[in-house]
Amino acid sequence: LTLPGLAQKRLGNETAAQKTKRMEWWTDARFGMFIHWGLYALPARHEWVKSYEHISDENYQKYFEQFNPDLFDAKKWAKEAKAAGMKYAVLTTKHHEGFNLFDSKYTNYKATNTQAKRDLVKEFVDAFRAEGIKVGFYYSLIDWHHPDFTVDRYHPQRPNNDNEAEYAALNKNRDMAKYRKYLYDQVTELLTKYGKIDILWADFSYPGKHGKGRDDWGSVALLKQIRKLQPQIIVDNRLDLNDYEDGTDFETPEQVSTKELEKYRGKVWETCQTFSGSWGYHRDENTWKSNKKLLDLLITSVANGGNLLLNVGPTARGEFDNRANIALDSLSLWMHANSKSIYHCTFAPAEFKAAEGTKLTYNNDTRKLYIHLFEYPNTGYITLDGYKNKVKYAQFLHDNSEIQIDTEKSTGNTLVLKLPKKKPDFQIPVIELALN
Ligand code: JFZ
Repeated sequence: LTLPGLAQKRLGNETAAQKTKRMEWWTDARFGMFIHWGLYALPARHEWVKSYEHISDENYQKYFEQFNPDLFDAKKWAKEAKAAGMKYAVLTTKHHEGFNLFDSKYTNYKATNTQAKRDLVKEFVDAFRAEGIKVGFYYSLIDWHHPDFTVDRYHPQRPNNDNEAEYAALNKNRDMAKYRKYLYDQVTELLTKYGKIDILWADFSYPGKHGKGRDDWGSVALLKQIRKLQPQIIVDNRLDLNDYEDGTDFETPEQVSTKELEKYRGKVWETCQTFSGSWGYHRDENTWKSNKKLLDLLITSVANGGNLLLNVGPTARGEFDNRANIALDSLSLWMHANSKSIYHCTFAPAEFKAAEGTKLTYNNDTRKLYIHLFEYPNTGYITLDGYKNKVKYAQFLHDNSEIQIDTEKSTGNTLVLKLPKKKPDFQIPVIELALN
């Protein structure tokens, strides 16, 4: 319900058409790489380890001292992302632990002061840009290392018993105004020292009791500064500015199921997903998604008009581990042959219903409809109700081999295609229909 006089608040004056144009590359891209890398790769048991295990700064310091990513090669990462068909990448410049992968002049808690002795963000930016991949910065609003960041419900030093007096005592010498300035200065640094930055992924807000939100971050001033420094940048929805019409560019459903993604149809969104559950490298996590599941997430995202940001958590030595490489290789194989059903595609027009065991994507420019065969019909036929007389030509996407129409079986509005008995050698083969 929109009532005159109750128009939503705005920060700027970009029109809807201008926004669509600004976001065009992102909407077309559909597939990006998330990279969670920081000191937490050393304990290798979740990027929240400092909070989960209530680790003090003093006891976390060993990871800073040990950090030595001797195998880190940003060019290699960029090649792997490119091969998998990813068009953009978002790197954690700083995660909740507060450690900076970049050479910030506002802190000593940074990669240049470790054995790495390098600005890892700069190497990431240069390498990914060189591969033609758009670059994004994840920046944690939360900071469990900064001395002025007040102890809240997620902080490693939080009182166990939720005791107000203890919170007050812990926060006596902490000043969020100072932290706010640090945050603003660091974001300014990130958006001025590394050339054109395509995405800012700020993370995250949790208003309420012992939580933090827009006033803690200074979100309004921060977002204005972001847009001033990088007018073309695309910003996520975690600054707690959702009641501003232009307070966010896209929604970020996190680790949700393929079923749940259907609810996002018609919105502008990107789902972020992990290989195994945690975002940082987790050595002992044995809950890795299958290759088919990963493909399903990508296809289902596009089939509902959204993007997939698939996460890799590199090891402390700076490499993608074997399990990640195997998963990326499998995506590469599929994308090499089938990416036309992903890029620049969205959900199908309502008149086309997905047959059992299939998911549809659609390219409105070429008027191609893509049928993803999650379950290969063992009858050798696929029945498409309501498709008759709407289809000019049918072929497999991976090899452009013709798929014949069975004219006898195709009665009424039903189109029946005759498929090879043997499933083509892809996890999920794709039929391309040229529409009239
Ligand atoms: C955040 C981080 O805490 C996490 O480590 C990772 O970086 C992820 C991408 O983002 O996790 C969140 C943030 C917000 C919600 C859930 C997890 N949320 O609003 O439901």
